[in-house]
Amino acid sequence: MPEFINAKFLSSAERAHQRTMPPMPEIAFCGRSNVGKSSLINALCGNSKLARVSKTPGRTRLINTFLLPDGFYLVDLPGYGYARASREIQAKWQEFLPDYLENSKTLTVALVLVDFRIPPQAMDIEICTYLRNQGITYGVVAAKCDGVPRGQWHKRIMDIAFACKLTFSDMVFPVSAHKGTGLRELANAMRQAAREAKDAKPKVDEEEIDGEDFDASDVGEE
Ligand SMILES: Nc1nc2c(ncn2[C@@H]2O[C@H](COP(=O)(O)OP(=O)(O)O)[C@@H](O)[C@H]2O)c(=O)[nH]1
Ligand SMILES: [Mg+2]
Repeated sequence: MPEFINAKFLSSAERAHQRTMPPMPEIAFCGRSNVGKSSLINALCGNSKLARVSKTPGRTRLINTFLLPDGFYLVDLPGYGYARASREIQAKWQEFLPDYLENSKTLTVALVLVDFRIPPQAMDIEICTYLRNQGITYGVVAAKCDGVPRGQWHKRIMDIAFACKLTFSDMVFPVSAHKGTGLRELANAMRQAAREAKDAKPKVDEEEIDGEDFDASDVGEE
């Protein structure tokens, strides 16, 4: 059974402000081109045709948004810095991210995919540092874990956690889109984050009632 069923493609946009959609929690996947973002979305949703898996790296330049009946969005962001990408492309991505963060008010968590088979790359570390400085909740997903022998997992997870500036409460999620490893744990964490984001949203009605009933002059008079 896939983790998320009946996911629907919603839109492709070049820039976040072009999207119009009802506000719901949004979980975005970012990471280098070819790291496995689209494959992971497809594996989580049990639909190999949902997000395009590219044979040619660095092709997706669009923000692809998918709607889950669970009540939140998954977003496949353009990949950054493929090994041979020019400085120009990397610079473009560095402009793209602040724009996306600014214009997607419902972003709940940014999931940074890193390739578990190699050490964290400079751009991975930069993105994590940037997200942390912006106060964006982010998680690190270690993709393609089928390519790493179990005996090496612990050390690699520790290296990633350190490089990506994760703190005690944060986790690294090793996953394999091909083998299905780790998808359950990641999906549960995503559901939890979406639920918390929904609960945290103030309900207008309650605020109004509170405002009527509460009289500051009552405080401390008895
Ligand atoms: N070994 C392995 N390869 C994967 C896995 N997920 C994706 N890939 C491969 O990595 C390549 C890029 O995948 P894609 O999902 O298009 O990456 P994206 O550019 O980040 O969206 C494809 O050739 C995939 O078959 C995985 O879990 N294990
Ligand atoms: Mg892709």
